[in-house]
Amino acid sequence: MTRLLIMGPPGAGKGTQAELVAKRFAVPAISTGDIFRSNIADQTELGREVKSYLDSGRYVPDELTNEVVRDRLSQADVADGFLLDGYPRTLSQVDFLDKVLAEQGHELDHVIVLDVDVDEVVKRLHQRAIQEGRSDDSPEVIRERQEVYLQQTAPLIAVYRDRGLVFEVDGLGSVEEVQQRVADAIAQPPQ
Ligand code: B4P
Repeated sequence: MTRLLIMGPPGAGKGTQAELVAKRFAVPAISTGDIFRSNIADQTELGREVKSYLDSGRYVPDELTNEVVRDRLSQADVADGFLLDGYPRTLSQVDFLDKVLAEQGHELDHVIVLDVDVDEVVKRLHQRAIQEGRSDDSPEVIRERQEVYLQQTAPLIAVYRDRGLVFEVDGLGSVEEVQQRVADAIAQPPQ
């Protein structure tokens, strides 16, 4: 069974690695960021509610995000495992995820933390801004997202470390090199 989280600062490469892990371990990758972006593109009610948060780099309120995740984790394809990318991002989301998994009789087995310094992530996000034009990749919003990450999400690593679930992976190097390190971490048993 594989129930994984992938964490790291904005632009660390979570989405990039999550897709590769999903293929390699045959589990669905669930990205809250992708779910929000596709709802914005489809102009759904959820999309209208979350757009201003994504555009400004702030977090979507926990109540909305948690319900999205609860709904996704109740679907049949995640019964044998999943990889959550970009969730949880706040302590209240950690508690909520614990509750949902406990209801299902499941536990997490690995939390992969991608370690990349601020200069590198800013460089990557500027590059992505040129290539993809995402609304949250402007210089001001990149700064805001890094700040929000440091204040609200970085402290979660200690919570999972205390549970013996954290595997820190050097996120520098080619996508393939990082992927091999992530796969090696997943192959190790939780401490
Ligand atoms: P996300 O979609 O999670 O955005 P991200 O942190 O920028 O993405 P990621 O780290 O996955 O970077 P990527 O692989 O693309 O969230 C966006 C927004 O949604 C948030 O700001 C928030 O508003 C909202 N949100 C999402 N989840 C939420 C939650 N739980 N609670 C509240 N709000 C939430 O990689 C970045 C770039 O680097 C890419 O261009 C890629 O090509 C490049 N790259 C990747 N690996 C590389 C490598 N090894 N070398 C060089 N470049 C690399």
